[in-house]
Amino acid sequence: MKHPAVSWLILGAAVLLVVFVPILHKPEILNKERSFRVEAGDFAYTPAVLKVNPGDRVTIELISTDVVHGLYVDGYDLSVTADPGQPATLTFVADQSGVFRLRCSVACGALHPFMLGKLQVGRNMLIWQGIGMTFLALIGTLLIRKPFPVPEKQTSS
Ligand SMILES: [Cu+2]
Repeated sequence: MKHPAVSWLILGAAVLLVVFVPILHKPEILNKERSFRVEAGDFAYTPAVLKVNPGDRVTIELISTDVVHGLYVDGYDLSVTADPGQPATLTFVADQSGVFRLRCSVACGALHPFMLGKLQVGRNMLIWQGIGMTFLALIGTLLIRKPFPVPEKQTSS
């Protein structure tokens, strides 16, 4: 590098990239249809974790493999109940970002309170932004602590 300002410029550009790229990639634009086949049985959901993007139209087909089970989505306040052999569907637009617990809404047996799942709406961009910013802060600190060597001789004209 010829001049410290150049490295600061690069650092600044990198900061902008870390901050804005996830915004540009905001998944709302995609608005996909997402379908999940969730099997409920033996006090568990399979799959137990559903990942969607904000704005997705989500359809959950709940299939009970033993007794009557329900599926309640925390935060969205939605639920569906499935009798064994009679799949039930729940469709909604994932308009709230975050992680929401799925819980069984039907007292199905001894381990009923432990029948849980998770709905994750949104990519975990915050984690990546956090990592990116930490990394950049580290580089910034190094730049401050070890300034680029100043030319010994000033060019005189
Ligand atoms: Cu249950």
